[in-house]
This record gives sequence, structure tokens and C-alpha cells, in this order.
Amino acid sequence: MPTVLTIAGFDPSSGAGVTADLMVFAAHSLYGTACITALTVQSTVGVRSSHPVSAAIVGATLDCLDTDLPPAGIKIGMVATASNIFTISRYVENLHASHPYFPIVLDPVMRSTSGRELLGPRGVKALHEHLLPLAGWITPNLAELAALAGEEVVRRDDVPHACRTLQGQLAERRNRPCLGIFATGGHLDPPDDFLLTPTGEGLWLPGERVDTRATHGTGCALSSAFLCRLVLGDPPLQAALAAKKYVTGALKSAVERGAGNSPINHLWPILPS
Ligand code: PXL
Repeated sequence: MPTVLTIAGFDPSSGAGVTADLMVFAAHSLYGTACITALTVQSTVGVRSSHPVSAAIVGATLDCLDTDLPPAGIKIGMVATASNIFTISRYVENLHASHPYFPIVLDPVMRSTSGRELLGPRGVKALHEHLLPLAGWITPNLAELAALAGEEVVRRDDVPHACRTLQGQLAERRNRPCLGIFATGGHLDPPDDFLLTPTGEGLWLPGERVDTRATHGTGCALSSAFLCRLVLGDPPLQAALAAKKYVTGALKSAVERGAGNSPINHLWPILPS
């Protein structure tokens, strides 16, 4: 059973963040470890506040885990601050030195569903400059794609264009294969996702609208499930389709709980409701 690491924030309601990622890893029969970058105070109703963990603690956690429980892949979610980004990129750079094709999926979390900023403008710039060149894949939603590509992304046709712009921007700054982009179109109608592979092939993956208010954590779960499938050896297209199927199953089987945006059912493959 390979080990996979999530570097992300803590959401006490377990819809998103490290506790949700650990459930996704368990649902894929992978052993999960976690490095917390921030504590958020939130329930299903929304985020009340966010408290970054110091870069020193993030660095010490990564160092401590790496020698004892080395990961076979890493999911990076909410990073919270530019200084955490610098620390995480130093860790990832060292990993790449020994494994050039190490699987890393970055979910460029910028805001909560309820609209609270989780990464400020300085953080977005640091993410673009320091982490994007090191990630194998990123899984932005439309707003995150727009912020990173520097283009408006509103309509369906904007998505492939912005993905190609972003991949092009990164091409010059990377000494490994091009950045793969799995853009999540949950706000499109139909809610299709767009995959741009490192070799430049683009294709739409059809999505299914599920009528539920249990949608908290869909972005985190898609990104983590995609990493799991890559670690398990799926080629990218197969991994993306399997991750979408996993999230659709988690939406369909979720029990609505709490007064707001309920968590999806992360554990459905092993604990059907
Ligand atoms: O869904 C984005 C997200 C990611 N990570 C953490 C969060 C949120 C949204 O609230 O709290 C920890």
C-alpha cells in the first residue's frame, strides 16, 4: 500500500482540506499522511477565519515525514501564505532531484466556496512563480484558472484558451515535461471538465449535474482522487475519468448534514451509505 501525502489546510467540518483528503486516500486503498498549512474555523455554513501555520512548522513536518514515511505522490491544496509556498517548493525541488517524474497534483486553492479569500495576491504570485513550475498537474476551477492565466474565463470556449495560455507561460520556466491542466468546470452547463495533457492534447470530459446541497469538498476530492489514480499507475486520461466517477459517486451517495454546504461522501467506495 503506497503512501501519499497531502499538504493542505485543516477544515474542522471535514468537507475539504487534509481530513477530507485522507478519506479520499483511504477510499483508494492508499495510506495517507498530512502536513497542515493552516487551521480554518468553519462549519458547513462557511469559513469564519483562517490561521496559517508557520513555514518553520510546515518545513519541519515535511522533513520529519520524508525520512520515515516517504510519499509515492503528493497532493498540494490550500497553502495559505507565500512563505509556506517557498518552503514547500524547496521540499519538492529536492524530491525532483532524485525522482524527476514524481507525481504532484496541485489544487491552486484561492477562495472558499463561501467566498472567503484563502490565498492573497502575494500568495497567488508566489504560487505561479515557485510551485507551478514544479507541479506535474494542476486542478484549477474557472476562477483559479482565470487568475493564473491572466485571462477572463467565463464561457466554455474560454477554458481551452486559458489552459493553453497558462501551459505556454510555464513552458519556459520548467526543465521537465509541460504542465498538465485538469480544469474543473463545475460552474459550466453542462458541468464538463477540460483536460490539457503535458503533450498538448486537449479534451472535454463530460460531467453530470447531481441535484444535492452536499457539494462541500468536490474540488479537493477531485484533485486527490486524480493523484491517487496516477500513483496507482493510470495514464492521465484514465486517471481523470476515474477521479470524476469517484466524485460523482461521492455526490450521489452523500447524506445532507449541517445547515449549509454539506460534505460529499468521501468514503463511498468502502462505506456505502
Ligand atoms: O475548497 C477549498 C478549500 C480547501 N482547503 C480548505 C478549505 C477550503 C474551503 O473552505 O477550508 C482547508
